[in-house]
Amino acid sequence: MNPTQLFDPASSTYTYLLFDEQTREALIIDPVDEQLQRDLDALAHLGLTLKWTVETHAHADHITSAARLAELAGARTAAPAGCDVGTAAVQLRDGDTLAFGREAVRVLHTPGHTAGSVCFLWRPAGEAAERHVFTGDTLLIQGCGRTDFQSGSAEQLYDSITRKLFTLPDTTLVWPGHDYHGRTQSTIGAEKTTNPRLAGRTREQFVQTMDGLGLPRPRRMDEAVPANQRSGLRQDAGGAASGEPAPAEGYAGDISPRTAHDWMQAGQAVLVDVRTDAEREWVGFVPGAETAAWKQWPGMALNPGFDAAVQTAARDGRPLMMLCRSGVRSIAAARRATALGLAAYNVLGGFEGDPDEQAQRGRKNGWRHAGLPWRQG
Ligand SMILES: N[C@@H](CCC(=O)N[C@@H](CS)C(=O)NCC(=O)O)C(=O)O
Ligand SMILES: [Fe+2]
Repeated sequence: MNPTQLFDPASSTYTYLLFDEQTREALIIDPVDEQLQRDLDALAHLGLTLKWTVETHAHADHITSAARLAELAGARTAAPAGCDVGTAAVQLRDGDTLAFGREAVRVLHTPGHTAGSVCFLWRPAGEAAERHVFTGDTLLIQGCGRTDFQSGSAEQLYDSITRKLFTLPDTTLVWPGHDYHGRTQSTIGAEKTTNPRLAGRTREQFVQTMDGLGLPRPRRMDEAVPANQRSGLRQDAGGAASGEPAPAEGYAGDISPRTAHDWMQAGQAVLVDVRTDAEREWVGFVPGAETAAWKQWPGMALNPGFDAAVQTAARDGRPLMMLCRSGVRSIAAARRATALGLAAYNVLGGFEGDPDEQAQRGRKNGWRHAGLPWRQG
């Protein structure tokens, strides 16, 4: 059973949708920001429940949709532990598995293109002989990812490809992260015998080739890497910190917690806490905020009362400012309120802020970090 292969022409990126035919649970590999709606449509069309969005590495050429897709589809994010994607819910290490229905993929740590890069191996249930490997930018068709940035190493890439990928059975299907020439798939056997960078080449020859490529920097690198290390959220973008809303797609804009507080004090807009009842009660709440849970615990199922609650919050016609834990659920909530015809902003960083390197919240950004008023429940 083949994965569904989707293509982003602007970056020549392949995104893969894998699913269990019975339970319809799905996993998506390397989704692209600009293709968010296409991917949501594909999930709906195929009747799938997305369980995981996963990354092969922190991309330098395009921005992932992971955080937004996960929020909108109710999935969890996973990224390689060595890629500094502190916002990913699950940090993947070599040998880890991610299950979706009766299916699972296994993580192969394949450093080289970047130090943290991984590939995913999928052996579909009930298909004993079938194997698929999603190689990201480690192995491309008749090529491989470059090794000249993000802790790349030609030596490590050679070892990852020859010792980890080329020891898979020859019939294993290879699904690359990019192709710049319209090719869609290959096999381990074909790459072993015909890939011009690897077939019959020594480690030294390979390193020499890679060191001499002289490729231009990816056009979007400075924007893409930091955004991808936040699962695609560009929370520092635009003038959000200065009091001016930063433009956003599908809702009125992004604002800082300080701006939200100022607007609330001035009576200019209504702060809406979209966290669960449990979070407000256990973690703390903002006096004066209205409440409209986007999801509820247990299970974090979408709250069927959300629409009615935001309509109540907007009863006097003032715009809404959505606040969640770290500014992810609030984007989905702001988009939904916008679809209902309301003006809605997203409060960047949420109540607790993004996790730091030790997965601690409240040390980087967010409402509490800004020293704004809150109380324990
Ligand atoms: N022109 C592209 C360059 C893309 C690029 O450098 N891609 C990386 C993957 S992130 C790569 O390894 N390319 C291999 C190659 O071009 O041989 C851009 O500006 O985004
Ligand atoms: Fe890459």
